[in-house]
Amino acid sequence: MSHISHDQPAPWWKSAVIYQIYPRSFGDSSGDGVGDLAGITERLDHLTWLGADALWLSPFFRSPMHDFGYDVSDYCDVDPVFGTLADFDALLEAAHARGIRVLIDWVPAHTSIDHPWFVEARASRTSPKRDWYVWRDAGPAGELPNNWTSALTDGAPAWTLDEASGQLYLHSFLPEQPDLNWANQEVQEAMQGVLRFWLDRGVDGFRADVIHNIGKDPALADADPKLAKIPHCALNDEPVTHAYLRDLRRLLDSYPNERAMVGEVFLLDTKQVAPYYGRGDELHLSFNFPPLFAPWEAARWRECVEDTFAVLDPVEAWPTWVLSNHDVKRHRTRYRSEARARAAAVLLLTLRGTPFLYMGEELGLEDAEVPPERVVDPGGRDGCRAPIPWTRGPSHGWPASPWLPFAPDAAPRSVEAQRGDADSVLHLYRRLLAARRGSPALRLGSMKILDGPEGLFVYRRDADGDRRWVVVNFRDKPTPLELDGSLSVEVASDGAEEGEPFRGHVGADQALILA
Ligand code: TEU
Repeated sequence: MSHISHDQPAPWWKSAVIYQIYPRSFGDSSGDGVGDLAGITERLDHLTWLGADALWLSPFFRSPMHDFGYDVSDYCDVDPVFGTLADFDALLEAAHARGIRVLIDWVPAHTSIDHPWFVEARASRTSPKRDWYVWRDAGPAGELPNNWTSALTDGAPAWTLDEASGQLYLHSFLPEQPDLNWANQEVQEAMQGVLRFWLDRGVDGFRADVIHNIGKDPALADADPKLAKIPHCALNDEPVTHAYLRDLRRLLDSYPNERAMVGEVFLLDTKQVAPYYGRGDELHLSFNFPPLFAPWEAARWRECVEDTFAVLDPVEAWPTWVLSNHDVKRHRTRYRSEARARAAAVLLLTLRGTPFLYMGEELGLEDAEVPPERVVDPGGRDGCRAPIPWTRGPSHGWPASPWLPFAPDAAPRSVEAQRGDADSVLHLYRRLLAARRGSPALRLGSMKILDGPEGLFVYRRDADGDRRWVVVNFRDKPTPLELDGSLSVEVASDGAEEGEPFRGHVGADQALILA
């Protein structure tokens, strides 16, 4: 299914395991109950021990935090809750000293309502920055410019009236997140300046927030009324975005050391995602969310994987795989059992492509149960954003009572407890990362899906004579499986019989790497 070129070594972002950190909930050095950059630096041992190659930091920039940092009021400074630019430099240096690359979140499609650009833009209809955002007049009877709806707002329109100037501005998310007008050349230059600021500081790349939303239909035409209830951001798919992406790619390529951009292309069909790789001249990587939202069923996953290769292989684009992130229920919660979450980890870390881990999944964390009075996110995504339990307790390594409650079973699922237990989920992740590192087939090899009994997903990875078989049992019934050759169990999701011959039998909810 893939043809890898042996002429030059593959770029780092193809074989890396990338670990997402949500900075509010990783490590708290200041003791205010909210995580910070110095707190991340203090905890980097965890990533080294695990074997992660890179980390992605969700936003830590100045922000009024209406969307917990995805509403940026200064792209080139650290919000005081997270520390200072010096703290960032120290984190970057410490990560690089450990051989860990650092991607930062870049939020190019909208700013905060408090960003000086928007403050200036809204000051008057003739402001020089007026056109940096998208303004329209309402119709004579107050009609909105189109039928677009916003996200995180329970389906409210994507337009809000600015009373002072009497015009409406476009916002794909909260009213506090006005959309930038990328059709304006000055906006493009300003946002490229932001990239340069961080590239010059030494970051290895970016995770680009809702990158497919930077280009807009110049006519702002209505969405198909049948789809209009879907937040417009999930429908927005405009040709002009590709021109912007090619400019951004040229900028990244003008820097040494393979700076990379992984785009959050939040579209509903993998077919719509593929074009965002361009011809190797747009995004390096793109998220692809259909598998993230797929139920835990062998047939459904096989279909997602086949769809992904069917559309990405022809354009030589490299897939990404994600089971959890800061926007969705954790897969441990969605799949409703630890055994399935373990099997899913084997899948995530053996599919051809770049896997993204979301902090805490390596602990098998479930979502926290957040009582209504403690819900703070307008999108209700607090459960997956609970703080990482470092120690058994009582405050799990957090100096003060943290901003969100801990996930269930925080003591036995803490890093401390699981480090001391070779059978833990944490140790499984570590063995999986080590297996990847030790196997060219798993890192970069081709992938061939094999037919197997119902409920099993079976595939083979190959590179230069290195070969692995992966078997994932999506069902809670033990299932016999015949494979040619004498194979042994390299990693088992439940740890059973590792290092022993494969006996032609896959346990209930079990996944195996066979060599
Ligand atoms: O998410 C994009 C996005 O479309 C999702 O937020 C989705 O609409 C939402 O989770 C539905 O519940 C990105 C960020 O990952 C997210 O945290 C931000 O809130 C959003 O963009 C706006 O910047």
